[in-house]
Amino acid sequence: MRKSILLIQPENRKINAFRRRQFNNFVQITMPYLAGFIDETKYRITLVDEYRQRIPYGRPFDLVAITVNTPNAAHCYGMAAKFRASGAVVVLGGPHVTLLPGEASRYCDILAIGEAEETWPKLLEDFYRGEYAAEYRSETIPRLQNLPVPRWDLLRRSPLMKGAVFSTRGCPHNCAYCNLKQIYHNRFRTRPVDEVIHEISLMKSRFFVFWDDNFFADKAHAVEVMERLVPLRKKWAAQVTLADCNNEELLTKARAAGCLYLFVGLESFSPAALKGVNKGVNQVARYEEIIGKLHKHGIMVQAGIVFGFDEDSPDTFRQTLQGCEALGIDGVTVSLLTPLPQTPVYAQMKREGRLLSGDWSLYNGKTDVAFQPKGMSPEELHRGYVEFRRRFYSLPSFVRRMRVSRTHLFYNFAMNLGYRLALKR
Ligand code: B12
Ligand code: SF4
Repeated sequence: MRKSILLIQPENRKINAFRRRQFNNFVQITMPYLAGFIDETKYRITLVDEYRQRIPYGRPFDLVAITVNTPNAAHCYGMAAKFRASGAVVVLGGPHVTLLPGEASRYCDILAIGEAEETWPKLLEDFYRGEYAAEYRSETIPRLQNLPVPRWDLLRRSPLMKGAVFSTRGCPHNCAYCNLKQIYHNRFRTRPVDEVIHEISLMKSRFFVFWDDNFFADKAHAVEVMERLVPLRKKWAAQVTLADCNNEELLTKARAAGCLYLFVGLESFSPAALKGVNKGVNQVARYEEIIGKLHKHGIMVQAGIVFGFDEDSPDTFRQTLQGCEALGIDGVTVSLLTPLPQTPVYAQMKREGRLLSGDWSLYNGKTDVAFQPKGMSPEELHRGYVEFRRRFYSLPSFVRRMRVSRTHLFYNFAMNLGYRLALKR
């Protein structure tokens, strides 16, 4: 007899309200991907993405699996309690569970720690037989071969949802605020190009995103993927480090393969701030040259900007805006520095007594300041961050930036307008 399984991609109210205001949202891949491992002769699958679906609390399930990130942790623990009370067995996995398994173990029946390519199939098999363990921990480094195609068919589709794929895992860098090194085995890996291309060719949407942490980290692999993408005539975006964009070959191939924009984590215009968080890979003195190259190749730049570094002061917001305008940055994803658990930044804040709360829902980098900044008050930091976004997406700033960028003006206008309206809402 088949057992029933519910897979949840959670999103608490704060994050949901924030994300729903944006126009440029891509679909989340984790649970559709994990669904791809499930044998449907043994399980009846229900997949819910809380971005636009409700949790089916009234329905009975044998197994409920939830992916947990830090700002969603309390929300997920609440869900787990409700499902456990209704008789379901709950398995929690994902970044927060891997970072703090001791905490998560109090709220579930089964812990899935680390990368799940090898443990998840075993867990499913054990549960089906009725003999499951309390913990499944990733001990060996998954090779990322013969992976299943994500089950997008199980998601309720929306016209705004675009495709997503990952072609690599991990990142060779070591930024002090980033959780990658703690949530994955510390080894950068690539997927076979054939499998990646096959997966993309199955996507109905013309637009998709590489949910890689650093798509250009292995240049030969990136080049091969991009060459094979050309005949598919797709449009796409990816996250990369700026330093790798200094490579004309990569940019030429990216353009030919349909790259619309690259997300580059500039984070700051202060060399001291970048040094302070071990982001030496970003050299402020080279921003202009490299971003100029990206624009020359017709690729828009979506810059990640973070406020709240120890070297930041109330002047930082204005200086960053000037920097972005001078470079013709096309769009920004702005965040508040967040001391995510187990990172060097968390350890530093804790040591210095600067953590303002133990409530993980405040650690989302968008709506709350979770720590005591050095160069200003938490309120000043939050105000400056909100004001920066408002100014960046104002019409005068758009005009100033487009004079420099001159890239995809129509798309750029639509994207900037989308962000502007999102802020007004
Ligand atoms: C793409 C991405 C996004 C996308 C889509 C997310 C998605 N899950 O598809 C978007 C833009 C929506 C996003 C948003 C946010 N993100 Co994000 N995101 C990523 C990124 C770059 C890749 C995630 C991904 O899709 N990987 C591919 C999938 C297949 O792998 P995976 O999710 O890691 O899952 C594997 C294992 O973890 C495990 N697993 C995961 N969950 C479960 C559950 C069960 C039951 C089991 C068995 C196994 C399991 O199995 C998988 C296979 O091995 C990661 C960095 C990273 N590599 O983790 C950051 C990351 C996950 N994001 C992070 C953060 C903080 C956020 C935001 C809070 C940022 C913000 N301020 O808005 C929001 C939260 C959104 C939300 N809905 O709650 C942090 C989380 C840190 C933490 N401590 O929780 C990360 C790790 C970034 C970082 N460098 O620190 N994100
Ligand atoms: S470059 Fe990006 S993904 Fe890599 S460690 Fe730094 S913040 Fe994390």
